[in-house]
Amino acid sequence: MPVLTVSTQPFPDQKPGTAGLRKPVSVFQQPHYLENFLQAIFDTCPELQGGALVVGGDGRYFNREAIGILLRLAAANGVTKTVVGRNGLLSTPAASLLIPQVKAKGGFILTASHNPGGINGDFGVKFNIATGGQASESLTNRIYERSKTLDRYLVLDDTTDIDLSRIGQQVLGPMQIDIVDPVTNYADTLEPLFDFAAIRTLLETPGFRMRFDALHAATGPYAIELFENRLGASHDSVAHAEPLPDFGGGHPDPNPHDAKDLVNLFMQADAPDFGAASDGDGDRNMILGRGVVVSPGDSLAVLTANAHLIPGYRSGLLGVARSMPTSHAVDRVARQLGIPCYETPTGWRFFCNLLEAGKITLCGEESFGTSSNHAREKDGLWAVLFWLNLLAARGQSVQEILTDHWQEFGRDYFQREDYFIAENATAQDLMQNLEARLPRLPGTRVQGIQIESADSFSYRDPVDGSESHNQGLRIITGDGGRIVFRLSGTGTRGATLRVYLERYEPDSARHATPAGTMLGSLSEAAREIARLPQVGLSRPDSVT
Ligand code: VG1
Ligand code: CO
Repeated sequence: MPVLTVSTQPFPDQKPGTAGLRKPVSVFQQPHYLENFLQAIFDTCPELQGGALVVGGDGRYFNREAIGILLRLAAANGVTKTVVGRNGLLSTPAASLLIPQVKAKGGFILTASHNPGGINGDFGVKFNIATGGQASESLTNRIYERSKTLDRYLVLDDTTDIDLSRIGQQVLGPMQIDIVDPVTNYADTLEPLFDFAAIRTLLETPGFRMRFDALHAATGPYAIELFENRLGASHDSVAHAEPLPDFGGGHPDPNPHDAKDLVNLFMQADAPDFGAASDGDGDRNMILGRGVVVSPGDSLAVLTANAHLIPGYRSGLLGVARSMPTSHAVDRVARQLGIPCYETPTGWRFFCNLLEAGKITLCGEESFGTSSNHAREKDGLWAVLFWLNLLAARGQSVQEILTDHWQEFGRDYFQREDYFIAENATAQDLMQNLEARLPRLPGTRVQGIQIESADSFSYRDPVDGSESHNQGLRIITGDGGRIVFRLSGTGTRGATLRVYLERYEPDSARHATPAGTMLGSLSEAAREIARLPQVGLSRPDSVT
């Protein structure tokens, strides 16, 4: 086999963040940059030799070129078969499901998820293991260590053009390449989990309208197949369905800040009955009803409380998990159901061990991500189907389901405020100074709010005992509230400080009050505690 060994020099900045390595496209386009990172993975995971790989991405700019490079490296590193989504497309959950289904040793998902796309946007590489789950923190660290000493990579000396648009088998040197339809297998896997007949009846009810916004990212073709082709939704139900390399210039993040148009539509009196949006790579979801956006923590809690109504979950739940900054709403439901509830650091990889060990059935994050043990990734369309099934089974609107839920469990008001900080060093200093002050905070009052305790969140994985530290600073207040501070690990320029605000309200007479009103003084307190105005941060850049 004609393999070239190319000499290279290590890049010092290939440390993956919350979900894979993300950098501006221009960084990935530097000679050897992508090759180095991929080779660090092949060197760290010798099990990939002699096995199959799954490859696909969210369709963003540089996706096709990156797949070309990846295929030649995979062949040179002894991969015998690669399964690729047609046109290089696979949503994150679809790729994750495909990996164990085709018995692959791993998969590469080429995505920077919600980060902007296009030539001036970001690109990213995520490596998932044979279970379909994200690489663990320890594997990620080993890959990073390898990237720092790498001095060569292997590439097949064969420039055969692979036609990514043609379904079927092709070859590249000794490696077989299977181009597969990215949608069918995914839709087939989801369908048996839900009552499609009941959802179809709902969607065909005269006057019922749904709108799914794919934000010109990966989920468009999946949503059309599921909602329009298989479930009979009308042909205008999926908006912005065509995946574009720059996502149409938008920011493919399904939250009230970035999907403002959709939210505005649902605040109108004649809004559709049900709405949803997904992110760049299709693993997140925002659920809307007429006049209401479902907070992600509430969504996880509602799914948990109602899982017995859904065919795939009728036999009960093993347990649930949420990331630490996610609201405590699901904890209350788990307590009532008598099932365990785990609290993990931010990032889906921390759920993977719990899912694999059979400790949890559902899990979710405050960043509009939910999923179950059917996959090892979050799954946006899964959540949308779950909600549709729920609407059908309960015969209620989104608002009615939420109101009933709050009536029973109380309402966990939640909001995330993001502050953009141009200089990384400023952000690091801010967090360090705040951490140093934490021990002095308990017992003090800020903006009239009593502080009970404060700490830095650490996690011990209950499956493999591994420990993760510095996973966010927590402040617990006397009125059933909480403030969490952490720095984003997915951005590529400057830094983003995320401030998570939460407050529990048991009294249903107050459940109609907007979150912003209920959390206003906590937001002020957060700014004062972290001394944000001193570094010019007097207002958040986005509130979701
Ligand atoms: C963000 C979210 C986190 C999510 C991660 C990856 O991370 O907060 O909950 O798991 O994105 O999701 P951070 O470090 O920026 O807060 V995705 O859909 O970008 O793969
Ligand atoms: Co995503």
